[in-house]
Amino acid sequence: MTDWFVETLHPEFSQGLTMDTLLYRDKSDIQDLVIFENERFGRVMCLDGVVQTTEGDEFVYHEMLAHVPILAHGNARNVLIIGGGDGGMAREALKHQNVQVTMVEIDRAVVDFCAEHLPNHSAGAFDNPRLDLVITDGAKFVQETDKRFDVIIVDSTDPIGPGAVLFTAEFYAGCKRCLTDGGIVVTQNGVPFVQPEEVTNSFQRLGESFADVHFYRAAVPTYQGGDMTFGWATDNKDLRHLTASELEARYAAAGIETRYVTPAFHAASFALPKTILDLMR
Ligand code: AG3
Repeated sequence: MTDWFVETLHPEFSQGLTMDTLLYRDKSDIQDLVIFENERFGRVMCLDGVVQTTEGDEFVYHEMLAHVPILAHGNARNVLIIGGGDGGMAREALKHQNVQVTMVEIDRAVVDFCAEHLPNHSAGAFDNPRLDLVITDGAKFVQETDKRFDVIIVDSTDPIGPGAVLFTAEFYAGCKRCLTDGGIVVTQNGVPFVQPEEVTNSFQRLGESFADVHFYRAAVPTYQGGDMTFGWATDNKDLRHLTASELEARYAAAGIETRYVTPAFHAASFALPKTILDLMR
């Protein structure tokens, strides 16, 4: 008998993954964390019934949220990651040799657990001297830190439970507070075909702090329902209009290896279908 993990993110729509081998389960009052092996996607990590990341497709998500803002910025030195306990985002950001990364994760257990059970995600990032790992509440951190960042990457869960605060106008104002002039904030913004209100909410709430709010997109197979959107907020309107040839020069100069994003895809990812544009209101 094959056991199936059936996602419970949406009441009316779901995806299932076979749990070929169950590697770990921690079902406490606070959370239900499970990690299993699936033939197609490799190791799959789920939190409270929602797929968070898989070995098979994590690179799409992590590359899009790390390289697009860092290379669009052009001179990023200090990058802040909010969340990202699995270390995949730190791994990608640290590919930029001039960048120092501060990663603020609320739960040390998630970091330890992922370092052990999802080692390919962090791939050594937690030992990199350019990473400063801070265990605290990200919403509090952005209100209090003295540091300033050129790029802030919000690598969050969906806006349910503890992650919900990372989708508020107050949190975005905190990000603005610790961002350098012309800096960029990017966010995990859900799959708009099945989570349409997330685009509208983020558009309004980011708009309270930033002059230019937009989205870019990519399809991440295990975040089901079509293209995922990433939130984009900055005061510099030019940064999402860089040409593919300008980006080509930047990608080449950065000397990074990617599996998903290319300069042309980076530029094109800001072109949105009408369904998403209509939600930006
Ligand atoms: N953050 C989890 C995003 C989950 C989105 N799921 C969805 N909307 N179907 C990813 C953590 C990886 N570092």
